[in-house]
This record gives sequence, structure tokens and C-alpha cells, in this order.
Amino acid sequence: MHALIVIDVQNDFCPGGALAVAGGDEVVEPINALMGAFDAVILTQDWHPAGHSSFASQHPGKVPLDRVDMPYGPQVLWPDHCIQGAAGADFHPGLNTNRADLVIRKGFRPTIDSYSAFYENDHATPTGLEGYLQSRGLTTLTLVGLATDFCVAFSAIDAATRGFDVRVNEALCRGIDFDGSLTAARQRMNEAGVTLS
Ligand code: VGL
Ligand code: ZN
Repeated sequence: MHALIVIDVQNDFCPGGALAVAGGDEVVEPINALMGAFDAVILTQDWHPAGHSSFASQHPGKVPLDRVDMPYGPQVLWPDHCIQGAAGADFHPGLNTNRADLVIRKGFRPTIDSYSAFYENDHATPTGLEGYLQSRGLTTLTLVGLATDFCVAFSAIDAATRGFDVRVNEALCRGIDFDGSLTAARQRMNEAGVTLS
């Protein structure tokens, strides 16, 4: 059984949003068109409380894209984005959310970020998605969405490491791509056994 996992196609990651990914909105219609071909469609939603620890605004003297050391490891700092209940956290209005069997939210704990749909950035705290997929027999996963080099890549690597057959459809992803992050993410995905197409 094959699931389509649509990562973070939310207003803040689209042009005009707080953490806009270039061309982020271009993936919306082609993702909609793909949904019917899958046994299950799952959406992820970045869902931060105001004042989240991944926001540069919470770290005096820091600006977005600076790095800090968190108790769980290094963390890139971001502009305030995807705040629970705010318009920026809504899915892009063109995304066909009706087709989704499951919406999984992540990043809701104030002191830890969660790029991956499977584990928070400590690589230990589960979101529950793995158990959901297992109990539905969804062993093959195609990932699309935003951003290729952060939430898509982290999700793909976690899933491949946990034994899923993972494909990333790069044409239906867009990346943030700073400081070599896209090239590095592609390499890490390849090493983890993710199929890039
Ligand atoms: C993401 C940075 C911060 C993503 C989410 O969806 O790739 N990136 N929060
Ligand atoms: Zn976030």
C-alpha cells in the first residue's frame, strides 16, 4: 500500500509567507492531481506555538538562518512562522485538503523543533506517524512538498531508516537552499536509500 505524504504546503512557506520558499505555490496543483493515484493521502502541518524556540526572535542578537546549540543538537533559527491558528499556518488555499485521510501536526512543543513528520529534532520523540502507517499497511511512501532540504529531507531519511520504501518526487518539492543545504540534503537522502525522482 502506497501513501502520498504532502509536507507543509502552508501559506508561510509560499510566496508572501513568513518563510517563503521560492516557487512553493507551484507544487499545489500538481500535488492535487497526483492524490487520486494513492491508497492514502497524508498532510503534515508545521504548527508552532508563539515564541517557539526555533524562532530567531527568541534568541537575543540572533537573526534568521543563524545557528544555535540546543540541548538536542544544532538548530537553524527561522523567522516566526506557522503559528498555531494564524493564517500563515493554514494550508495553501488551493491544496485539496478534503482528500487527506490524516493531518499530522508537528513542532508544537515549545522547546524543540520538528522538521521530520516522524521524529522531532532530537530524533527520539515520535509524532506517531510511523505507527499509523504500519497499522494501515502503508509501506511505500512518496513525499512531496516544502521544503526539500528541511522537512521533506528529514522526513524521507527518518522513514527510510525505519524501513519504509521512500521516494521523493523532487519536481513537486521546492527547497530553501541556503549554505549548500539542498545539495547536502540530496546526498543524505541518497545515503539513506531514498529514491529521488
Ligand atoms: C520547515 C524550517 C522551519 C519546513 C519548517 O517545512 O521545511 N523549515 N520549519
Ligand atoms: Zn517550522
